[in-house]
Amino acid sequence: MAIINLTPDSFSGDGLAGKHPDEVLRRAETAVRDGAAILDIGGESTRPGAPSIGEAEELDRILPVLERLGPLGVPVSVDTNKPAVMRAAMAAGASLINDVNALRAEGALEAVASSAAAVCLMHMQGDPRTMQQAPAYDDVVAEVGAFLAHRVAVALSAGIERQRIVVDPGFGFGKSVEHNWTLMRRLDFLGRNGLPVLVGISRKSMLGAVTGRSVPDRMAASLAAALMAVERGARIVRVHDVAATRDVLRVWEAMQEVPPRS
Ligand code: HH2
Repeated sequence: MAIINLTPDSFSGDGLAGKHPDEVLRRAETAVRDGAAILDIGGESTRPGAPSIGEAEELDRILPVLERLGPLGVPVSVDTNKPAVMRAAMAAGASLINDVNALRAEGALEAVASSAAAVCLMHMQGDPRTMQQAPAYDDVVAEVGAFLAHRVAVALSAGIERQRIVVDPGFGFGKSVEHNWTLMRRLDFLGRNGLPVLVGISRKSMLGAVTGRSVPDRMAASLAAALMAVERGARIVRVHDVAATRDVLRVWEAMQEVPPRS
């Protein structure tokens, strides 16, 4: 899953806010050529401390791009927690809603339930403005697992079928560095409910903490983390560096007992 941020303030500094939609389209084309199977576009940063923006501004950022991505032939995901943005994005062709808030906003469950789109339910403690101030858990693996199981049950009872649901432990969302690494080590636990697990670790601070490297210099660490996550059962990795991640995963695939047909 390639990250296409249409923001001015994403933590990785790769935001494309203000760029002409054709330039964003070229970035998306490159990601697909490099091996991305899903494009994830987002109009609002969720980095720690990020301010929330309004629906109209978010839609102004994503719709002109979304409308151009259809011909690329890969599923397009929209990273949003706002029901009105979800509805407009799905009407414009998005087939996956990536909600860091796990459909907890009023009307979000209904927006997805009334569509055919898939959804990623992510764990977050608190909200982006305050989540990194004092994250606390008795048992981070059990609590994240229980939260996701609960949100899956809520989604199912709202009419969202199981085969449309993906879960994500939410690396960096209301978690200390140690919480993040504990979750990574036990990622297989989250996959035990049989739902696909998505992980977003690319360039994040948990990698800076162990390598001492700043955001632009975390590619090698990101690749190692993507590989470890897939080894522990992750099915979708959300990344900035598509071509390099694809190579790493090709090598991993070749190492499996029954390599996939190329
Ligand atoms: N991380 C970010 C944004 N969306 N979605 C999912 N499902 N999982 C994640 O880990 C995740 C996510 C944060 O990364 P990024 O989009 O690169 O930065 P920003 O939120 O600052 O735009």
